[in-house]
Amino acid sequence: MTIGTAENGRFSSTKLAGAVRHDWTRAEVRALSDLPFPDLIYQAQTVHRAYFDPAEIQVSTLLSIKTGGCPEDCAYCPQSAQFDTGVKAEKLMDVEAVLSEARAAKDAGASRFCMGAAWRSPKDRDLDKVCAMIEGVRAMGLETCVTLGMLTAPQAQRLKQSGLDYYNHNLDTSPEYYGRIITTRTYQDRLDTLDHVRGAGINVCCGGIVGMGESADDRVGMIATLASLPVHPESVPINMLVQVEGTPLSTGETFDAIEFVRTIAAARITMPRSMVRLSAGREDMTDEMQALCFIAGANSIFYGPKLLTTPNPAADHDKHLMNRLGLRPMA
Ligand code: SAM
Ligand code: DTB
Ligand code: SF4
Repeated sequence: MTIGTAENGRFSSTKLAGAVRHDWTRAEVRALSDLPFPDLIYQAQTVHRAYFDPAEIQVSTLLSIKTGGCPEDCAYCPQSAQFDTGVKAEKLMDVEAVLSEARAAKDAGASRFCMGAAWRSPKDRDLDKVCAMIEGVRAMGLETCVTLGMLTAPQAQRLKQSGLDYYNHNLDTSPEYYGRIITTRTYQDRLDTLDHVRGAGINVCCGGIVGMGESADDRVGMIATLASLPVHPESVPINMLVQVEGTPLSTGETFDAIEFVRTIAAARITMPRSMVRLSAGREDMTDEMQALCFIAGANSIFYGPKLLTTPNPAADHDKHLMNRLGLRPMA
């Protein structure tokens, strides 16, 4: 059988688990996502175990280095200047202040430090400071990731020269639903930035958000788009929408936990070598839901009490959860 199809709803363990494919059709991803839950989880676990130690979780810590006042209109985002969310615009942090946060993250056990800026795209003079942050964080022995908005090819090359390991830039949703969420830049703009990042030899961190009122087909469209990239993103963050008051998406229904887990499993099966990050939204998830996400193949989290502007579970809560589940940080 072809790996990843829904043949009899079963996965044949006699065949190679999760061969890396880049030609996933939406019909195939839909068939996977719709499998009876035990069959879906069995496939996801089988693929996960072929590539990873299922007891290891990659731990990243996130810091907002430039908060609020963003000109873009991403309907989910508390940092857009177009919505009244109470997030006040700040300027780019000083390098030393960022490095002291990075040191604390390392001491707490993070292996990657991710720095986010509420920009449409960085100005070349901002990049000088960001490059100094990257160099300093790397010198501590942490992996580095930044998310700064759209990049030109020369900007991506500059970041690479400073030693950047990962660039985060999400597709966020399906190409069809995208226009309902963001009007100030296109899906193609995002794909172009991803090309520039990949072209510069930087690892790609790219995923999206679930629970924005999209259809099951939109979730399938997002996963199929990611899984059809010529090289899969090394890191795939799956965010559950954090509903922030003042944003246009603040009043939607709470998203179904099982559908969320199905999305994680589809990402795991279609992108077997990638880290799948259980990203924003953990603060609103039960421990049991998170456990299901790990069983479905999520193997990365953000650790520390804050994401960019919204809360994340407290470190001691996460430590306790990892202990209860017998999970340990990836070296
Ligand atoms: N401004 C840059 C950009 O948009 O690429 C970088 C920062 S932006 C906040 C990074 C990502 O965070 C977004 O692409 C989105 O996927 C995620 N995000 C933002 N607000 C969120 C929310 N309320 N819930 C879940 N994810 C969110
Ligand atoms: C990603 O996919 N999720 C992170 C990170 N990449 C930069 C951001 C989540 C932000 C959640 C809303 C906030 O805290 O402002
Ligand atoms: Fe700006 Fe990024 Fe938020 Fe969009 S997601 S409004 S680009 S900070």
